[in-house]
Amino acid sequence: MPQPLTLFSDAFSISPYAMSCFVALEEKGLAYQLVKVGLHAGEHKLPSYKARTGRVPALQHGDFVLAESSAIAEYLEDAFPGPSHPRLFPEAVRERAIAREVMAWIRSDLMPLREERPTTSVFIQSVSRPLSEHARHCVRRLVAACEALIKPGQPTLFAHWCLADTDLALMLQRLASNGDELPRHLADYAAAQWKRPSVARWLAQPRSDYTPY
Ligand SMILES: N[C@@H](CCC(=O)N[C@@H](CS)C(=O)NCC(=O)O)C(=O)O
Repeated sequence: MPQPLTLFSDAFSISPYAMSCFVALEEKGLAYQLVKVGLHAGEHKLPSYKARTGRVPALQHGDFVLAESSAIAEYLEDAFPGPSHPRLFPEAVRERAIAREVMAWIRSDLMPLREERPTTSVFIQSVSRPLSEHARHCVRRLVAACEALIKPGQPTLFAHWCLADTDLALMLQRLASNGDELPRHLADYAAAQWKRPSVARWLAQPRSDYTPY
């Protein structure tokens, strides 16, 4: 009897970290329950919320609870490995290392861009404020890194999709969705990622009752 899986996500589906875990579970083709946690209502601070970090996303597998999106992705890959389950990370060691590099980088850097083009501007309401010089500097670094990895016509970072594609596409969508300038082939890459069924299911999550917090 498989142990039940539950993903604790944010109530309005705007968390980039929850999105990454949602897509990971969808791509693995695993049955799971999605529980929305109302951060605006402080539900993550209740004793009933079991994540040690008190943050979303968190994954529960049986009685095992794990937070931190990258730890969750690695756990899913280890617990439900390829080739019997679709892979989240490339098989080749160096490609896997680059996928982790991309995922770690966009979680820890580019703050001015992330602040001026928040995920609400991608999922809920676009913004038109021009980017600051600090954010434009981030864009130049992001574009340079992407151009080193993604050539025109390339739909994924490597020969096969990996979870870093989803995370990187969201970073690029912070620009594309708000009408900010982006090289054509990077906009195309992000648009192609947005059409993946796993990502489309995330985009289709209800957000109409969004309350800023
Ligand atoms: N490094 C964490 C970041 C998680 C995170 O920042 N979660 C936010 C929502 S996007 C959260 O739970 N905020 C509520 C809080 O910290 O009180 C990850 O990758 O999962």
